[in-house]
Amino acid sequence: MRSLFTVGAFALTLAAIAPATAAEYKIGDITIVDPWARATPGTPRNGGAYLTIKGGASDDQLTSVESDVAKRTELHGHKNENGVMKMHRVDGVEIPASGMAMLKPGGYHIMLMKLKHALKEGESFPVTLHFANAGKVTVEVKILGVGAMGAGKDATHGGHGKMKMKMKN
Ligand SMILES: [Cu+2]
Repeated sequence: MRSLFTVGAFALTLAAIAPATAAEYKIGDITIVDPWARATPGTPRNGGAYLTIKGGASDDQLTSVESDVAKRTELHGHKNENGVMKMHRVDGVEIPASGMAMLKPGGYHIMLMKLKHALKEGESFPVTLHFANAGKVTVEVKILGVGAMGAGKDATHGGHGKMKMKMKN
């Protein structure tokens, strides 16, 4: 009995360590892992969504994104201009063969411009990703906590441009 109990306790420990948000989507030989967004407090203007893309046998490119939660959904990147990180629209994100592209706070991200409603922690929404070669796939974006930072001083981007952010609360 004792050994059974030990095994059970170990399994519970593993379950507690595993990320609660693990999700995978496939299109062709491309894999999309753990799409997530940050909850937007108060009256939201913009939001950001993030995910990891694992490349397939050949190079591909994420060329556009669509969602119903925002008036416009764009691909953005960040650039350091004299020590200030600024975001800007990009035409695509390269997905290297057998490599990885990470869309994350402070880097490439899916920009949700003019949100139609607040993003509430615990809910989710679909985003469609278009790849140059692999085609398109719709993924479910999980809404996580607001994170350590409050609403933004950057009025044009509504608190979404903060550089440091933890994936989990
Ligand atoms: Cu942006």
